[in-house]
Amino acid sequence: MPSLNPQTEHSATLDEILSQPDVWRKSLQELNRDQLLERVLTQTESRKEWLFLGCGTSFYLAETAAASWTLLTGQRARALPASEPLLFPNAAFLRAPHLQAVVISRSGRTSEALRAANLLSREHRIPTLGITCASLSALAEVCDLTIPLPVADEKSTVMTRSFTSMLLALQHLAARKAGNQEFPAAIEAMAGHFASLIHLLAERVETFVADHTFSNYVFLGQGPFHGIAREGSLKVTEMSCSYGQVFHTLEFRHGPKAIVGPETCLTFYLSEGGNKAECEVLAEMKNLGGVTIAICNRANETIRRSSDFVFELGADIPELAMLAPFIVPSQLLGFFTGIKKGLNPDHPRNLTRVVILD
Ligand code: F1P
Repeated sequence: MPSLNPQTEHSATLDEILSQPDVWRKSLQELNRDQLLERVLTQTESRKEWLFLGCGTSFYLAETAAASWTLLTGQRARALPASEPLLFPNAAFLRAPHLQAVVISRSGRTSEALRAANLLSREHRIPTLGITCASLSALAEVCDLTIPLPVADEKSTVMTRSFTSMLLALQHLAARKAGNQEFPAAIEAMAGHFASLIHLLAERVETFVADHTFSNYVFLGQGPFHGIAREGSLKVTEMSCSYGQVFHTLEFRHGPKAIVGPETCLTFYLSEGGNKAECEVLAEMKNLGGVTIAICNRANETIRRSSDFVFELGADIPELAMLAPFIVPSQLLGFFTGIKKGLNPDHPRNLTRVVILD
């Protein structure tokens, strides 16, 4: 990708961000190739409530996957950081009947994820499904079944394509469980469409970052888009050491909007179901002087009038198939902001690729 900054030419993180449409297609091909999903669907057929667990990015993936699961299957689903059942098992309500756990970990080695999988499986006799980007992992040894997605693994510390690929895999599983034939085809179509957009998107985000300086970042999303907002904030913090906050979009009016000014960058992940109400907040924040990024499927007049940057996916796909591409502008915002600040997103400050506890 032609870049304003030669340093980005050899960045593993940027390569991995830009590889997403192709890796999405390869991941889904791997899922469909062997009978693993059929085995998962058969073994979990009787499960009525789903608990998704992870740490960091994998927790925000758990939140997004849980919302997708309920919307696609109609079953109750919730998400917790892997640490929560370890510290507050009673608050995690592990006695829920017919509970199925899904433990998410790119590395398959994160201590809290492994400890949570062990606790649920061995002490509470809760069936566990793992999903990881590691070919062989400690997670696979602990869980009853594991979905490996090695094609989506990364060299980088920061999770980007592993987040979106594991999300699409879990959405694919939910759609299969619901007998939804359209969703898998929609994901394939979305990946092909997004492949034609991602390089221009990266150039536009790089220019936007070059033209603006912010002191704080806000990420706003409702429903299944809230987990994407949480992940967007983490990407900007991890790659650029910037301060990000996350709210449900309409919640932002109830006090936090006090911070809005010309150095505030507000990213709106605009749903289709809540679009009118969310766009009203967008217009209000623009009027308060904030700098606004609108991520949407199709931009209306309010969005164009109230946004300093618009990413329009423009695809005829179900709303849930928009979640994976919607995170990419924020991955790029974090990356190029980090480069502008003289940081190296391939080696983010204070972070390790896996958190291993003693
Ligand atoms: C989880 C995680 C990442 C974070 C960093 C440290 O890893 O917290 O979300 O970006 O890489 O590890 P995993 O359990 O998904 O391997």
